[in-house]
Amino acid sequence: METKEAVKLVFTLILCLCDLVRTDTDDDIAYQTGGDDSMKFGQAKAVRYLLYDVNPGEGFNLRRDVYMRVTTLVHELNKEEPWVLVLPPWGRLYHWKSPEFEQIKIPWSTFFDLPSLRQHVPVLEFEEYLKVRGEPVIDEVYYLQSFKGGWTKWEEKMNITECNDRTGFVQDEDGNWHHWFFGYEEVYAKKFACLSYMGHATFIKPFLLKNTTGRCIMLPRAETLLHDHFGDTGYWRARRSMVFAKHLRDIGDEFRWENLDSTDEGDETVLEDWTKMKRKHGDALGGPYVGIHLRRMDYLYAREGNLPSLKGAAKQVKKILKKYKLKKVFVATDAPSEEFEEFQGYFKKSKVYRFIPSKEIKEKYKDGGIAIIDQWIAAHARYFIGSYESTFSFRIQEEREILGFDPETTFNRFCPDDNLDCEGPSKWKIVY
Ligand SMILES: Nc1nc2c(ncn2[C@@H]2O[C@H](COP(=O)(O)OP(=O)(O)OP(=O)(O)O)[C@@H](O)[C@H]2O)c(=O)[nH]1
Ligand SMILES: [Mg+2]
Repeated sequence: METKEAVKLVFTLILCLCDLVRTDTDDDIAYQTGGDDSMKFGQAKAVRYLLYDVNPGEGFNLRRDVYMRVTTLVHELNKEEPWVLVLPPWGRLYHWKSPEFEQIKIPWSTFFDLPSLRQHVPVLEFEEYLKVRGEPVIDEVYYLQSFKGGWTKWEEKMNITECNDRTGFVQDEDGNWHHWFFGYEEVYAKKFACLSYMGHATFIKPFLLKNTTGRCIMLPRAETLLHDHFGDTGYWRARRSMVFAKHLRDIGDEFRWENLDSTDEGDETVLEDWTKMKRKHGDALGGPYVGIHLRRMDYLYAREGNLPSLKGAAKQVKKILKKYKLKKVFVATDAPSEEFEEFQGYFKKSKVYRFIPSKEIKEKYKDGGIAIIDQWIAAHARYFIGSYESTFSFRIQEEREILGFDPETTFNRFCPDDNLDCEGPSKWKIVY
């Protein structure tokens, strides 16, 4: 790409990201994010980019959690100099098995509302980064890993060391490093090292500021970074900024309206700009249905002994239907259709729904988009029941906290058939 064109692109992109203060030549841009006074820059500084990735085995919803941890870091970095978070494209997730189409290089805008993300920290899609950079290069890669031999005492420490395991990064004869890089084969890195790490996300901040100089730094295995403060206002700020893409919310809303007699006005769940939205517990009523997340598939062995049978789950739902005088059930589930039909068959007086996407919707928004639509509909129910220790259920619970539901209707889980008095999930209530 021509330098001039690249400069223009940087300019436009940064303009959407932040309140522009002043631009100098090239990509020396001074700017501020949000309204925090500590983020004003007197002097122009070149923008730096932080890219990350997560262990390939991790699911969609833990990945969303890792994003939040990384944004805490980026938020802190921006107090010193301008950093933009480059969003790792989605793809090749273990659960995304739909065979009809390939699920790689999916941009974040397929799932999330980018302007909302940007009200928390500056973010850029990976492809936008490649355009801005004009060259498919990542300057430095620090592959995060735990300290060899585990640990007996928790302390924050980090050290560049040998790599513990195979990393998937391979060096060519010119010294450049190659990797899967989300399916972008042309991308390469100039420098690679393994970094043994034990600490919170922001513990790496001084290292990035003082020990690295590259324009773009990548941190694979970013799940190694721990939450600085789980459940505090910063956590919820990041979480609130993760507004689902409007096209997915619209599909969910239409389904609610057509099948579940549920509208935002009637249910008192009207969504506002997240930076202004501040509901109290109990403000939201929710649609006249019980929403459940019935995790099956790999969970049947991964959480063996902690899940109910389909019949047992139906029994638990019926109790709630009766208590809340409701007649409809919405099921978010990864269950195959036979299992869903069996579950449905246990209900004689109530109607049981599942969102079944059209071919067009599925192709457009993929398994991740369908999962979000399911989460969105389940989140709007008058009463929710989740599956034991499922991050998919946790994300629904958080959505309900944002909407302002009474926690009694949110923090519930299915119990195994032989222990109907099982302990409920932790109540991670929203704080502003
Ligand atoms: N559409 C849809 N997909 C689901 C549902 N439950 C699980 N899935 C699929 O399975 C994946 C769940 O994986 P994760 O996001 O790791 O959540 P989890 O496996 O429940 O929880 P952890 O393993 O503890 O992280 C989702 O990304 C979906 O692809 C559901 O109710 N609806
Ligand atoms: Mg999982």
